[in-house]
Amino acid sequence: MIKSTPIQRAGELSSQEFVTQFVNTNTPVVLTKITEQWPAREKWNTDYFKKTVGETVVPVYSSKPATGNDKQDAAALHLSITDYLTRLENGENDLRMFFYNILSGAPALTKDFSYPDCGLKFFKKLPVLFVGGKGAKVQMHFDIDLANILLCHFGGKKRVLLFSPDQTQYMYRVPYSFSSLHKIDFSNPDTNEYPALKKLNGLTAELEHGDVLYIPSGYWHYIIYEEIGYSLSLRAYPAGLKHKVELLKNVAYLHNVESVMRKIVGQSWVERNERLAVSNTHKALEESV
Ligand SMILES: O=C(O)CCC(=O)C(=O)O
Repeated sequence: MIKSTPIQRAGELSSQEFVTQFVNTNTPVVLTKITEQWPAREKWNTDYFKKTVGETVVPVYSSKPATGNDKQDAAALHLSITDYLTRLENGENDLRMFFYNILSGAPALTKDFSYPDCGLKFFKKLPVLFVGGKGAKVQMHFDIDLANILLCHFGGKKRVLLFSPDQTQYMYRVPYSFSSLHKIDFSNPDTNEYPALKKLNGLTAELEHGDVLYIPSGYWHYIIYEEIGYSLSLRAYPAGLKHKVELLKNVAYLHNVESVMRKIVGQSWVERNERLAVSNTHKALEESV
């Protein structure tokens, strides 16, 4: 088992309290009050999405890792939102809507929320929606843009496991990617095969309808949907040169090298990086004792 403790929950907080207690200390928290007045809290369910934006065609993603020369972030299918949600209602448990920009793609939904005045400077061009069905899993990863995130959740419960960025050396990170080794099942990890996982200290949350999870910049996250759920992610970028340099490295260097090498070298590049994920992590483990 991986060690973990529950993330604290907070009700009414001033923006100053939120910034001092959570943003400045990079501490995740579940905020229970933010969405209280949002129309989304009342409206966001499958019927409402079908009625308001059902005809919009969206990319949906499978959890199967890309192999060979396939693009890592290619959509599995394009479906109308109505067809997609009907599949979820019929038990589809893999396909997810991922990082879908509702401002450009489904603007009718933007009147259902407002940016909270909580001390974060939101990037308002990127309100993104994530949707999954009962049993859907989001692979352990951190976000390439290193945003501070408010993950505003509606619908059925979902479980989240987080790890702080200072534990990256034990995460079996695949080089040139922002993910852990795909083979590791973080719901039931094999700590004999992957002993560095025993070094980790995680944080868990069970998000219910209306909860908002604050995920600080660079935190690793793994998610399981227990029922059909919809999460709106509002993103704020940390100020300062360090963030800009890291962001540039992730987007302009790591992501591009990965895309080009997959195209040129294919599966042996993928397998090389998977081997390195294990050997790099086990080296860090040896050095830690
Ligand atoms: O909730 C989800 O489905 C995924 C959220 C996520 O990965 C993110 O906000 O980066």
